[in-house]
Amino acid sequence: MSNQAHTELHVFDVLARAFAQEGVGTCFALLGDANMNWAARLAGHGCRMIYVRHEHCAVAAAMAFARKSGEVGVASVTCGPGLTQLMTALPAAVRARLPLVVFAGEAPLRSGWYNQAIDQAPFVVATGAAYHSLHLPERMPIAVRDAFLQARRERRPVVIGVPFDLQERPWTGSEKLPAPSSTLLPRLSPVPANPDDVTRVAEMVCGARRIVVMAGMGAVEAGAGPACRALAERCDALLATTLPARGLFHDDPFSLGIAGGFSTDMARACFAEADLVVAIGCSLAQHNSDAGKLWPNARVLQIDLDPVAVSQGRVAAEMHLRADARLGAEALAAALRSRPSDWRSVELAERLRTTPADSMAFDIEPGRHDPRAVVAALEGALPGEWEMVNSSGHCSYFFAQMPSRPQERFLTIREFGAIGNGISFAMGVAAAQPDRTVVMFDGDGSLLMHVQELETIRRHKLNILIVVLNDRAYGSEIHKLRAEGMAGDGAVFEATDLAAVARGFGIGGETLVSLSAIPEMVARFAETGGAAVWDVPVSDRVLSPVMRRANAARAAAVNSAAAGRK
Ligand SMILES: Cc1ncc(C[n+]2csc(CCOP(=O)(O)OP(=O)(O)O)c2C)c(N)n1
Ligand SMILES: [Mg+2]
Repeated sequence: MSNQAHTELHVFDVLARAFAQEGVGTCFALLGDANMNWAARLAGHGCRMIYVRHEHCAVAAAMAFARKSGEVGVASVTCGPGLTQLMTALPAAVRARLPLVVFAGEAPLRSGWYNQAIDQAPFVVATGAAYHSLHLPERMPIAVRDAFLQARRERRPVVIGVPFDLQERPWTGSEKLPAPSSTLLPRLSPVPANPDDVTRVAEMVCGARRIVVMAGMGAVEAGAGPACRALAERCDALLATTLPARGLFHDDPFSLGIAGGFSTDMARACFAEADLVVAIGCSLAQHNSDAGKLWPNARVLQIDLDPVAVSQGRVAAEMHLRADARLGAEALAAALRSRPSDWRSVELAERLRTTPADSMAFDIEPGRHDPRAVVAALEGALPGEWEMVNSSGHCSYFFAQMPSRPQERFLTIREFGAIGNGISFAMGVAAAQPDRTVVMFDGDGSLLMHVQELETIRRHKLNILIVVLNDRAYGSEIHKLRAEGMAGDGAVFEATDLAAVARGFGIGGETLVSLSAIPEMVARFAETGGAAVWDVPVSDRVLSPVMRRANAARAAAVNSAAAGRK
């Protein structure tokens, strides 16, 4: 910095420089008094600013950006009402263990009263994110660097709050900024397994008859896919993944696909036979094991950097091997005797390849589609290199059934179970992969919750195709209400013409009349690029297997309560 420039610098200039020096190339923001000077300066450093229409969406997009890029996701909101909009996104980011830094303003310190003032720290801390109030200008550059270090190390969001009157002060601190966090990051090698532990667990694996090797995001991050396949081959095991890691074994003939509520009929049948699940780099969440019902006869060996006994309130694993996912899988495979194929067979591979995920028949009303047929048509027509984003709702089960799609082209973030994130996640992926087309799958209710972001997509020229399974309802809710004999009030809506809504925002919009049009529509979109919403009218009579099982369990509980009263 020259002396001349120095005298003109403000605190926000230096704060923006500190972010630029951290290598921040993309920031999702919505402006207000408390962050606009900072954002304008950051843009001046060449950072791509994606200005969204709701603060929640800034953080949600940064989450997908972080997951997809492996970098720290960055977002910015103004003080008070800007920050309080983050109360759904931050817990989701905390639970998904995503490193984020959020630059938030704070109310000015000089005023005795300020309209937007609120004690911000308790809000943020309640979500599980970290909050740092920066009130000493000369220390702010170091505090920014430390926020990036903390976000990476703890894998969670860190929110920085800076009163905007402090930001506007002339900079009087040192001209030299601290070295960026990347220069300080410990260079750590993957953690190998302790050989004694390997010997112990290998014995137990050798004693099992039917093994499933199941991989989660820890395996994805460790590049453990090939090691998991080799381990499974060595012990005659089948393969599966968690929902976020789906596609890691998409081209393996012995892959069961997703383990959990979204499992196919075949996967459920095979898991029921298993007497051992080797869970590699996954946290064994409730959904992953379908609350323990997926493998009723199996013990669980967890290979993870941070193994647990109890996960989400359930004893999740009886045996543990602490190791990096890849090194742990490799060490275990090396310690096992190779065994003859007993479970793996040509016939089983054929059945896995050809058995439909769910073959239940439904009586579908004319003019509406079976969501399973829609997804099968999309699976056949969508180019393999497009990035896929699966959102939420009842429809997400159907959209998860695309067995030919590899993990590296797939994103779903389901922690905290919020709807309304599809467009934001698609924006985050589009920002992380600017040369690719993103196809996002959503429900009508979820899309409408943050439909304003269609404007953001158009303005920033993001290449995003949105496919909506439109049942004119909160499907998850009506299916439960109906099962309990209640009307669908509050969960069933009038038909909204989502294609017209999309066109109103200035992007493409089409209603899908015939499934046979899909290949041609895909080809046209691939040629033109841009953004569009395809509104697919689907029947609300098709219940996913997850919903059918949940309803059956609910009915059984109601019946046994009624029997108890008699
Ligand atoms: C933020 C938030 N609000 C409410 C819910 C409850 N909820 C779960 S699924 C769902 C319905 C979603 O409807 P839609 O996106 O149309 O998908 P569908 O279930 O119809 O396939 C609702 C309201 C939630 N999970 N998150
Ligand atoms: Mg719906």
